[in-house]
Amino acid sequence: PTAAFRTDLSSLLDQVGTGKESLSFMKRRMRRLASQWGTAAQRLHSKLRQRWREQKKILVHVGFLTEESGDVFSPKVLKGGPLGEMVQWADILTALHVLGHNLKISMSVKELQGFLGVPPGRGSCPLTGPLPFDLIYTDYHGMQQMKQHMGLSLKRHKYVCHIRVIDTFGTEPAYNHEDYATLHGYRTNWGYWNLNSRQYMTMFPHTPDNSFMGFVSEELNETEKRSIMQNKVNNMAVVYGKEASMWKQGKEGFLQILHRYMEVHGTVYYETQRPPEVPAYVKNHGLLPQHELQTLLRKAKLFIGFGFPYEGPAPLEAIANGCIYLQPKFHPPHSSLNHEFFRGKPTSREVSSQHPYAEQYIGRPHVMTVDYNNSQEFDAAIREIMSTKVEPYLPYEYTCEGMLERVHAYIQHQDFCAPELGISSLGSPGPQFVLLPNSSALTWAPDASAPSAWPPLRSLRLLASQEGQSCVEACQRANLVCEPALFRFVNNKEALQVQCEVVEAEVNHVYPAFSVLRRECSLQKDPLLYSCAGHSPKYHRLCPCRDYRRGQVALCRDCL
Ligand code: U2F
Repeated sequence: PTAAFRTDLSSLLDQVGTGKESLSFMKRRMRRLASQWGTAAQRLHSKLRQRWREQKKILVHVGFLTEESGDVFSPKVLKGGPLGEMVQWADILTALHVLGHNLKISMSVKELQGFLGVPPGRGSCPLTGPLPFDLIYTDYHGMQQMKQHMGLSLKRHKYVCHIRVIDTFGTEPAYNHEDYATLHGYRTNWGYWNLNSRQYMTMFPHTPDNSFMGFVSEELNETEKRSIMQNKVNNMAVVYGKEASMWKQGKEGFLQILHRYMEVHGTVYYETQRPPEVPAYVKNHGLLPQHELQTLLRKAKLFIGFGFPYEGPAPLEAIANGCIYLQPKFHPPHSSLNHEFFRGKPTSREVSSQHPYAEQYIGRPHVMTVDYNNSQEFDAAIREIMSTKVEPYLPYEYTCEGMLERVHAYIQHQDFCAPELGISSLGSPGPQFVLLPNSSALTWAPDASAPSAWPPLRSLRLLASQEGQSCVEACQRANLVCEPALFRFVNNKEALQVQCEVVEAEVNHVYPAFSVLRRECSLQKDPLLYSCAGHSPKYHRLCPCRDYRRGQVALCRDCL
C-alpha cells in the first residue's frame, strides 16, 4: 500500500489514550503543533514530487511509560521532572502518523503482547510467528520487556532487525556488542543487545554510529520573527532549570554577576513555598505549560544554563524564540567515565558543555559557551549578549519538515535485515597511497559494480585518521561526517593502500586501521563492531566519511 501524507491528527490523538499526565502532556503538544506539522507535510509532499512511498505497519511501544517499567516519569510531569523524552515520543508518533503509516501504539506489556500475537497469560512464550509489523519503535525498557515477558532472545532473532530503539544519549558499538563488551569492560546495564548500531536512534546527532531521530521545535514566520525582535527585553534572562535541585550549590557567584545586569526569571516547580535554592531576586513563574514558556522566551534576551539538565530540548526552543543561550563549558568534558549522570550509559562520548549540539552545530551569535568559574569571562559574555541582536533561529533538522524528511528517508532506505558484509574485496586496487602529514585523504575508489547501499556508495570519501583520532573527528575536520553504513566498502586491503607487512583480521572496535610504525594493517572481522567513535593512540583508523545536507546532517546530499 501507498503511504499518503496526513494533515489531520484527530485519529492519532484518539490512539494515544488517557489517564496519565504524560499522555496529556504529549497530546497537548500534538495539538499545539498540529498546524505546523500540516504545513510541513505539504512542503515535503511537493519536495518529494509524487515519489511513491510504501506504507509500513509500525508498532510503537513506549517502554518507559509502561507501569511494568515503574513509570517514574508520568507522576513528575507537572512537578519539574524530565519532559525531553515525552517531547520526543510525541514528535515521533506525530511524524509517523503524518507520513501516512499504519500505526499501532502500545503503552503496556499487555498491549504489546496483544499486538505481537502472544496469548495473554503465556508470559514468556517465545515469539515464533511471523512479525505482524515492518517496524517496531521502542526504547531500552521495551527491549527488556520483550525479552523478559515474551522470550524474545534477541541475538539473531528474526524480529530484531525490525526494531528501532529510541535512545536519548546514544550507544556506541563497543558497548552494543555483547561478547566484546563483556570481554573488554564495556558492559553496562543498558547496552549489549547486538543490534546494528544504527538501530539506536538518538535525540541529537551525538554520534554517527547511531541514527539521529531528533524532535521538533516551534517555528516562526517572518512577521512573528520581526515582532519578537522588536519586543525583546534586553535585560531579561530566563534560567534553564525547572527543578529546584538544578539550582543547588555553587551558582551564587555567577548568578550575582548576572543579576547585576539583568532581571532574572525562573520556571522552577514549587508546591506551596518558594524553593529555598532560588535566590529572592529571581522572579519565579513556577513550572509553566509549554506555550507559556514560549511566551516568556519570546521576551527574554538570554536563556542561561547551569550545567544540568544535559542535552535537553529547551535550549533549541529558546534559540528558536530569539534568545541567546549561554552555557558552561566543561573541562574536562563530562562522560560515563567521570560523571555520575552518565555512569553506566553505553557510551564514552565526551560531553564538552551542557549542550554540545548547541555549541558545535549552532554556536555564536546564538550560543555562547564559556567558563563559568572565570568571572571576567562570564561578565564579558553577559555584556556582549545584552548588546548583540540576534534573529530567532531553528536548524532545519529540528523543523517539522526536517524531521519528516529524515524519518521518511530512514523508513524507505534503512534495512538491517539484509546480512551485513564483513571483509570485502569489492575495490579494485587504486593508485598508491600517500600519507600526508596532516590530513590524510586516501585515493582508493571502490568498484562501481559494488552492491547498492544507503547512503549510496558515491557519497563515500575515504580518510585516514591521525593516531589517536576517532573517525567522528577525522571526518568532522574535513567537513564531512563518518558514515558507518560504508565501513563495509573500506574494510579491505585494497582500501588500506599502505605498505603492510602484516595484514590481520580481528574483532576490535578501532579496526579497520593501520600502524605506520609497525607496518601493520588490521581489518575488522565483525561488522557489528564498525565504529565511528573508536580511537587508539597506536592506530590510524580507516574512515568512511560522507557529505551531508546543510541543516540535515543525517542525510547525504543525494540521500533523499
Ligand atoms: C533533558 O530533559 P528535560 O526535560 O530536563 O529537558 P528540558 O530541556 O528542561 O525541557 C524539556 C521540555 O520541558 C518544557 C520545555 C521543553 O520542551 O518546553 N518545559 C515546560 O514545559 N515548562 C517549563 O517551565 C520548563 C520547560 C533531556 F531531554 C532528557 O533526555 C534528559 O534525560 C534530561 C537529563 O539530562 O535532560
